Amino acid sequence: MTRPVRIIGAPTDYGANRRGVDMGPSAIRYGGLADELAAAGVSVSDDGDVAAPRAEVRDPEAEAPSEGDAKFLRETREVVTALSDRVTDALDAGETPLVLGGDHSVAIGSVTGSARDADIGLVWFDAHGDFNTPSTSPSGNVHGMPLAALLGVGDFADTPWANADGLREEHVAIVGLRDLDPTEREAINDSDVTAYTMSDIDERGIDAVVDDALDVACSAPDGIHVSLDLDWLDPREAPGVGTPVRGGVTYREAHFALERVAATDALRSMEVVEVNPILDEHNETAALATELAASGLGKRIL
Ligand code: 6HN
Ligand code: MN
Ligand code: MN
Ligand code: MN
Repeated sequence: MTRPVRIIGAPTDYGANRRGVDMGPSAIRYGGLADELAAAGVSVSDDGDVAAPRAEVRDPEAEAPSEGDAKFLRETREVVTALSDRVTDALDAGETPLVLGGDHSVAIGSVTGSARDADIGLVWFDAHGDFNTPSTSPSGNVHGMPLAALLGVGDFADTPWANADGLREEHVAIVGLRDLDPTEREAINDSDVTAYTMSDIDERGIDAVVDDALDVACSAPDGIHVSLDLDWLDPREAPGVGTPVRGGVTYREAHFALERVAATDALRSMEVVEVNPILDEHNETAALATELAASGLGKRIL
């Protein structure tokens, strides 16, 4: 990995019901991001954070969604629109954008920005499918919807700011599923997205599953985006997340997966999301996010 990395913070919690994930970018920087990336041998610049007004000063219902409920949809649109431009700017400058969340709704900005004028693949490391829409979501939290939004599923078909131009279901792989709402399960099964559960990892091993997922994403011609939700890991390894689910991947499996990402040489853009410093223990989840980002960007021990 020789391209310089540009860090972009997206300090939002609009998409999540647990306050605190908006402090993620600062905790991740504090957790040693610059040193870890230096160890990966990449040059790094920090583009600061996109503006995200505090949720308390906004009205969650301000923009009535087309159907059903989605909280803070207007705020989400503002942030992801600004973020997508920052991501595109970094790519235009020949750099690799590394987005720090924030809740997972920020992926709408990262991926639309990365998939502008490019056909990209996507690997979504997550306990969850994030495949709800405003009319199917049980919570109304947009962090449970970004993948459906990016693919224009259901109510999102007519939401241009959330649809990623250069992203096709055939080039999307989800890895590590263990908590789906019934409507998400149906929507994923009806889609052309490739989805691997924790049972697939139990049965086949992390290496076979991750390599298959990377094959799916790398079949797109212009590189891949990696979206890493820290709740992909087991909560024993990553306690500082808002929606923990038992039975996730281990510390070593996570590093292995990100090392395989680096080995493809196809990484175009990346994000680490859902770190919640209020729920964390001694910033360990934030530090883990920095380590995994470094592995994805080519850090090697020998
Ligand atoms: N995440 N499926 C649940 C919901 O509220 O829609 C949980 C979403 C978790 C979101 O992984 O970022
Ligand atoms: Mn997620
Ligand atoms: Mn998740
Ligand atoms: Mn689309």
